[in-house]
Amino acid sequence: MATNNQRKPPVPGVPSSEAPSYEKPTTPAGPLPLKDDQGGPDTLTPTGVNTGQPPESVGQQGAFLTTAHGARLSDSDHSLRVGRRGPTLLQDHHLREKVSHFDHERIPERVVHARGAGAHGVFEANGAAEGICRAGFLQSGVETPVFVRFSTVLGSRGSADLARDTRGFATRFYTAEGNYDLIGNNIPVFFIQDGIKFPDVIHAAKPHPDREIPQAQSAHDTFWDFASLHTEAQAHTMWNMSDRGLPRSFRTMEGFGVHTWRLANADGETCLVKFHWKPRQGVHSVTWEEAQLSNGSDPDYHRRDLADAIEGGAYPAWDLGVQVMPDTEDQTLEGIDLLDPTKFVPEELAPVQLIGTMTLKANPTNYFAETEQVAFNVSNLVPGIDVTNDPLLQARLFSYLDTQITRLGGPNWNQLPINRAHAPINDMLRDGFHQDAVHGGAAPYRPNSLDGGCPFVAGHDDHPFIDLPAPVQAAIKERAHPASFDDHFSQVALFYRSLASVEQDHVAAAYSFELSKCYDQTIRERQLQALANIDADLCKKVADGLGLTPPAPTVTYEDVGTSAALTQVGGSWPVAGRQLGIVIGEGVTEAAVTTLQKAAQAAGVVPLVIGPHGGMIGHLIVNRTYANAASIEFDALVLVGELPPAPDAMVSGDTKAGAGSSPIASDPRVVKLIGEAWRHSKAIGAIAPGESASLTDADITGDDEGVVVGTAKEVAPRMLELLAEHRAWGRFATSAEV
Ligand code: HDE
Repeated sequence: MATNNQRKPPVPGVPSSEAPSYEKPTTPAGPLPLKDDQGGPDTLTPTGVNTGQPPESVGQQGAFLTTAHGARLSDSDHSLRVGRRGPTLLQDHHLREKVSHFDHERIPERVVHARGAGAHGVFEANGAAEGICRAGFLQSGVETPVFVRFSTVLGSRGSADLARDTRGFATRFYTAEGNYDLIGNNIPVFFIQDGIKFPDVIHAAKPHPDREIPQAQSAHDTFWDFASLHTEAQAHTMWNMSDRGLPRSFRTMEGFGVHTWRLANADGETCLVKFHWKPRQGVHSVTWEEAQLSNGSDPDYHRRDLADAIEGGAYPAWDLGVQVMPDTEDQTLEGIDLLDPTKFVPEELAPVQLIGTMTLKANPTNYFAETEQVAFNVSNLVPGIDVTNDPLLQARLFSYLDTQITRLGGPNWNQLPINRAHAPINDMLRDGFHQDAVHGGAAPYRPNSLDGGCPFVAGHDDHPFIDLPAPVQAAIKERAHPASFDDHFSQVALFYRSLASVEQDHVAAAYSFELSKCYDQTIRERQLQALANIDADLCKKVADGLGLTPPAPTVTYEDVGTSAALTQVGGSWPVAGRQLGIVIGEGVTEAAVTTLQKAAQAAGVVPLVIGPHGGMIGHLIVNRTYANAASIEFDALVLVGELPPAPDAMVSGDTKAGAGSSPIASDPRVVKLIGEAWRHSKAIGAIAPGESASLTDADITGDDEGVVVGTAKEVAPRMLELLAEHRAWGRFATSAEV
């Protein structure tokens, strides 16, 4: 019995590849095939041989329930007991196996970046890097499988996606020369200049140790205590307080390698580079209010968005680019110390040259096996790519390998399917917990003659990894940093002054919010001093918000200007994968809705119908109801006809909770939805013969910016244009205009 097949037209997110039957299945059958959007790691042996088997071959097999050793079971619901009312027997091996395995299902979450989402894809090099890097995967036309994991930093595995935070952007390239991991962030600078301070910054940012609150937030005393005492963190915190701390989607984030890396070409010539991922979807963020709403109504906002976009065929793509700098002895560019990870190189000084494109095309088959067990490692380097002496990077070279030993339960984490290299492995590493390989041979040592001398070290023509020779100045062994690391403010000012005024307002509001959540006035005052050293106007706005007097700056430095690449405002971007909410009432004109749905689908936009109740209205499937729709889900809204209160509306109470004038003719929850879309400067359309009653109820007119009223045929193309601009930017009132 299926009265409402929610699978047609398809909306991404259905849980399995076939719709379930109403009756409990009784005929034995094997596992269902994977959904079309799913993929898994290639089926390789632990030592890198591709078995050519489909991803299903490593999942559960057979139609019958079995024990872990393969014996078929006839009952898994009753433990073995002495009589129906008696005690359970210790001999119940199935009970013990089932419960004991369950007891050990969890592994330690990542100490940072615990919450994440992953996807499979492919990277195709365009050849532009051939002259500077000999890595095989960067040669023209080479296609390399990739797995990407995006993450927040501070929250636990179950925390909400839209925390104000840095996002991890870790990419594994399964190259023919071994795995190359580019483990970056969506922010190009970091909190600390030396890896020895990483435990300090993370302890300060994580929840307070006594009550373990607040979760996944920087708005608390210990974080601002650290940031204000340790002013090299000001650069990163400024980016966090900007809209970059609240991405609209993983798909609309830039990625940065942060450190400077050294590349070598086939002739051994070297250069220094900074890596950039440029999203083809544009760089977009949500507002602080949207973030807060989303954390309540859809804490999986980013995770869902990524998976749905891939399932819907809106494959996210990024161009990989490099800023190329000469490998000079002083390793600086225009006064910027390239070994200082709290500094970035403005694109005006070194343009980003695109060297290839990554497209994410498949969702993981199993979150735990892939997204949780993937173990990135900064020391996964391939021939042609080497590290620099950045002291933050140097510490990372130790940490990533080390952390996997605890997290993944032993030294053989490289053999987990998602971590297996796509290159033959002969590492002579032996034994250890969870050894998946079955090594032959008698001589796991070098040199040997018993195994015919195997394995051999590679000669120059065999493409070995070479630690690039780099001069090291004669120096004193000491715990100290160079004087060039002392400037903590000039680039922070550059970033702030490069933002549009609406973005600057968001920064000021974010600092005011975060500092107002601190209990200690001293900490607020200390951070205000840091802001005074960055920008007097910003400092005053935040001081006003806190009811404090802005201090005078204590440092002076040269004005470093602005960089146009840093603002997100302006431009027009692809809309595929965005969501359009179509709000309908009981007597809706179906043709208008169909026109909107078709126009949206043709552009790759997901149309979601929001109705007064679930199920069907006429021939239309209702995807959301007035009761469960959240404004955060929709990038734009279209109101079709009259939207009177549904029977479950609590008109008197909800109207007061919502926006707009009173009394209203429309359902108050719809008015609230429109009001939120308005405040978040999203495009709003209305299909109405004249004035739209719902717009009027929300105090909006058809002449307002980003609002379109007309027939479905008129409204649909305009909505797509407005969606491409991401926001009706002019609707945000800015303090610059006041
Ligand atoms: Fe990480 N970092 N990190 N980090 N990091 C980890 O490794 C660490 C740093 C980044 O999706 C951990 O496997 C130290 C900078 C990402 O699985 C751990 C230092 C950047 C991810 C670790 C840094 C990053 C991690 C935790 C200072 C941006 C998530 C679990 C020296 C360039 C990867 C794990 C994923 C994860 C240590 C600094 C990015 C503990 C000691 C700078 C995206 O090893």
